[in-house]
Amino acid sequence: MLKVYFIGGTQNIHGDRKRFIQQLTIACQSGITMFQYREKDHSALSGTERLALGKQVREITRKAAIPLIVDDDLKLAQAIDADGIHVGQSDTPVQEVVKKASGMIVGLSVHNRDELIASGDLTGVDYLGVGPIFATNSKENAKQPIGLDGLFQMNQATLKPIVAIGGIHEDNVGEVLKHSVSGVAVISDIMESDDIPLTVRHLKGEA
Ligand code: TZP
Ligand code: MG
Repeated sequence: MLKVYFIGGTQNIHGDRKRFIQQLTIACQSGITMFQYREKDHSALSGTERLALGKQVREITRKAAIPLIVDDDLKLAQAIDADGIHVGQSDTPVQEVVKKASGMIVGLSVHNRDELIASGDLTGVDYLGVGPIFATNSKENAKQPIGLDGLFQMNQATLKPIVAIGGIHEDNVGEVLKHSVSGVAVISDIMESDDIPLTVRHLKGEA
């Protein structure tokens, strides 16, 4: 499920909902293995608009049998019957999420070893999002890239499945896939692609 993990919200496509839906629909038919609806940062939708788009996202992902994760909004995740919830370090504490989100996939973002340790008991956490590996423009206030060395260190520090994230594109994914990761998570590489099937093959290390 983590192999090619596409993430996005309307803020990643200049607020263009129609294009967002188009890119998501194509991605779902092109071999992505999971999608995270992440409506975040300055131009993010909220309230009924967010719920309406979330329902549309659920419909598209369900038709294609792609697991759907919601970023940091358990209410929305439950309202649209998502398969899981993802939280970061400054979101709801992950232990609370694990308790409330019974039966759901739970993901947690961690930047480095210190954050991993500070995250406490990770029972019930299904995977870790580790990064940013490289510099990224897709997230406001992104932390310093940890590089491939940082990814290596995180691999040593945990037995949880790792999905690498941040600045991963066709030209550097090969280096990332040499590490023992369960997959890669991307926003811009797929959102901005005009040949999503080819992009996905690259991200799987097949092209
Ligand atoms: N968390 C760490 S980096 C990042 C998130 C959500 C953004 C990844 O976007 P891109 O375009 O694949 O660098
Ligand atoms: Mg988050």
